[in-house]
Amino acid sequence: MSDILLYGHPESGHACKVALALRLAGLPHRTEWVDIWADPASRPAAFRAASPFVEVPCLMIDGVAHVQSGAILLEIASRFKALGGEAPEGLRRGRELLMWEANRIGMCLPQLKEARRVQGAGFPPGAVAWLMMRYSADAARFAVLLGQGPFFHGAAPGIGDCAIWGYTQWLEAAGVEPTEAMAGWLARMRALPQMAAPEAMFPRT
Ligand SMILES: N[C@@H](CCC(=O)N[C@@H](CS)C(=O)NCC(=O)O)C(=O)O
Repeated sequence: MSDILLYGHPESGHACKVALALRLAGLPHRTEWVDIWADPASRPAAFRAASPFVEVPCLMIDGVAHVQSGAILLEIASRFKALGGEAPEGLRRGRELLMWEANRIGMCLPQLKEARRVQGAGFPPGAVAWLMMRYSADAARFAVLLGQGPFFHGAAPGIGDCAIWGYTQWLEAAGVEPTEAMAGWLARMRALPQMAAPEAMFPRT
């Protein structure tokens, strides 16, 4: 069995994506809380050595560092044959969903959430309106991408569901509304027995 350690923080949707994937795949792991609001130089030395941008998530598998949430999800799926990685079609689906998430809904939502946290400070005029416009387009496409569901990967959630969950879990904090399709999927995700609050995924250590 692999030794798995996940560095993360409850306010990082990117880290939550990976924590959820490990839980759904049933992979035993440890987590280490990293203060994403502190000076990067003050973060644990082992973490700084493993994560080139000193960012979470960083997943250590048998001592080898993996960074970038989408790449980590693909590593989990293909290495452990889980969450879509059981078959080539599932992996293809996962790749497509991950690219969409990273370019679209996973781009505007973290920025909208951050804009509210800092009350717009540092965001140039028009930036929030532009992000809202992007979110509207992404929300409108959500149902098309979800298809028959109930999950993005079909009957059971896969890495694409984990990626999309990362920031859609915080729509209210981002100041946006879910579409009907999103609300239904979010409720199904929340009902998963392996689901947990971000603070439970990353207890302060
Ligand atoms: N593209 C990266 C984004 C990672 C990222 O932005 N991490 C943030 C938290 S959400 C972080 O560690 N910020 C702390 C810092 O930049 O000092 C991924 O997908 O993993």
